[in-house]
Amino acid sequence: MFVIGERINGMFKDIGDAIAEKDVKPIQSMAEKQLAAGADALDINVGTRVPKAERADVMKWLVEATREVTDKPLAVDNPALSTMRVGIEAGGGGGRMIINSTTGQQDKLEGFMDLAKEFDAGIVCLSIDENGVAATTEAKLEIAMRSLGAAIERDVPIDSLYLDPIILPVNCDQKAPAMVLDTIAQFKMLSDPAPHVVIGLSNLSQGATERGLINRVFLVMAIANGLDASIHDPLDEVLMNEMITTEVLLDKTIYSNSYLQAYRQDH
Ligand code: THG
Repeated sequence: MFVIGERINGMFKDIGDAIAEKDVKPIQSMAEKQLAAGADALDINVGTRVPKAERADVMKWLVEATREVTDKPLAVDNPALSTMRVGIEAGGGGGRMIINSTTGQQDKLEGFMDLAKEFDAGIVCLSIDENGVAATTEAKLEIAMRSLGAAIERDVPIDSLYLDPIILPVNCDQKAPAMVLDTIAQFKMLSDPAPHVVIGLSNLSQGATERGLINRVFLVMAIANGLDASIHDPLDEVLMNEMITTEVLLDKTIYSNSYLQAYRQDH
């Protein structure tokens, strides 16, 4: 599993305050904590408190602050192409950046895929188009195929693609999680080699009481259905242990009596 730490997001009060005060310390220590907990990459999101006109500048600052403490991939989390370019540039080249994300409208795909090609970046492709979040597996597959086509046209490698079926809060639509599990399995069959499949796990439990429990149970099922990347909180140690154990039980990583320790030594 490729874990993208979700915590550098202005939506969280501690990070939102640090952004408002231009204080790099809480940002950098959150980066270090997530990496120590096993994150493979870090999501970078300025949040909604920053006025639109300032988001590109703040993204640049946030990416630079994080890049000072790690060489790991950074996922620039923003819907605007102009802010995305600034963020990807700020993280430096060398294939260490991820575009999070593009939607499936043809004009969006063109702009964001060109950027992925230019910077040899990974790119997250959401199951969203001009009609909003695709509501069925069929509609999600249709957008995913469009995204795959745009990548192939530009020679963006399949290994750089992360298809995101979009998981929404279970308290909004209780049928959606099972449908997303089915979608994950189908995304993995779209091409050979298969694209990566990612979700923003914490969306699922927004507004619910048993947040951690809901996230943990779903992650196990999603991995069993083929999920191979997740944006979540690596500081949830139980979640991470369940993820690592799922991979052992599915024979994706080797078993030893100290497999939890072994995973942490490798990360
Ligand atoms: N797909 C992709 N990227 C994404 C998402 C996705 N990026 C953003 C989001 N979804 C994933 N990250 C988060 C981060 C935080 C929360 C949910 C998803 C969250 N925050 C608390 C809340 O809303 O209750 C608020 C913060 C707090 O506790 O103070 O749940 O789906 N590609």
